[in-house]
Amino acid sequence: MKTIFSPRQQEHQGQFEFYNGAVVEGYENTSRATFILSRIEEVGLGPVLAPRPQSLETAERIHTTAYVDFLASAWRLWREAGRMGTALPYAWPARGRYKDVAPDSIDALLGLYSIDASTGFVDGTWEAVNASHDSALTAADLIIEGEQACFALCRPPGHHAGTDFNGGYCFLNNAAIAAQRLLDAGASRVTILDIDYHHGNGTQEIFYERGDVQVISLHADPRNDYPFFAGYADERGSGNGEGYNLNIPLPDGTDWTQWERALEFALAGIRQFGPDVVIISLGVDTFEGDPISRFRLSHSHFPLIGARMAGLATKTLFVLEGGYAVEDVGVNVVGVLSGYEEATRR
Ligand code: Q9C
Ligand code: ZN
Repeated sequence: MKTIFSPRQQEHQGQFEFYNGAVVEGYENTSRATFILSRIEEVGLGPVLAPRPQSLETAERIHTTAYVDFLASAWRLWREAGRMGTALPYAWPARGRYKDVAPDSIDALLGLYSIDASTGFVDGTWEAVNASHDSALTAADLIIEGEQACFALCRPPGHHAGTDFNGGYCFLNNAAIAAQRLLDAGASRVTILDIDYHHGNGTQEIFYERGDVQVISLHADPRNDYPFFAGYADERGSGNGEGYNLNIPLPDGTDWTQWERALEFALAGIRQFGPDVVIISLGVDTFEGDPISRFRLSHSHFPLIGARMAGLATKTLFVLEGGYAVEDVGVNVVGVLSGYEEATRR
């Protein structure tokens, strides 16, 4: 299987976030990609290719132009305001009560276009976000050109980013943009199956009223964990999208037996929908050793996940999302991918 990745994606680094009452270095760091790359080489998964440069046209069909412009200019505005460190918001428009303004202040913009304070900008963030997006689109193009499966090693990740907001370490929704590209190239239906520990609230929001993209997410019950305000089982889509959004929230401490049962339910939904391509939003923060999560999957389970994906017998685009037990992220991500490959060859 081919992997798409650009070293420019590593220019997003050294950012800070708040965690348990302290300021800590961002969990979403460069070593995640480094460990994945070295594991890919170690097991001989296949070549790692640089993305082709891509325009932002497809991204602007998923996100608002104002939001994409904000992402591209946030760091420059932060510096022009005389700031250093990590650009993070501290004020947000209150629920349903805000004045719809286009603020000039970078502090207001950061709040307007975000849902949390864990998605900071540093020098190089936009370059990395843009390159991560290029990797997703290039992987989608390879699928369009005939590959059965492909891996977009996207960091920064994407599934918490919605139409006009960042959050949860995500800026552009790589998987959603890839889905749009596949549809524009002639696919009639695409499924995004999100197996990251956290609910993919951005992906859900983007496609909530659309029937051409089925969105299924297995995740920690939002009553217990981020993103808290979306991901409940009764969120099923609306309008043309009614019935095409499926959330499967799972309790703290979920183990393989429970998780696999949920996966089987998701796979049945995909078979019923009959997509031309399945995009896997691939987070491995379901791992028992993950520092910010509370599920209990172990190393041996990740290849089994890949094998289940192969069982769908559709074209499959794997897009990286979360996973923060850095030393294990490579083994677990590549475990899914090689599990897929082995099951396909059988
Ligand atoms: N700084 C993904 O897995 N919680 N994002 C952070 C407070 C946010 C995870 C804790 C977790 C986001 C792509
Ligand atoms: Zn996650």
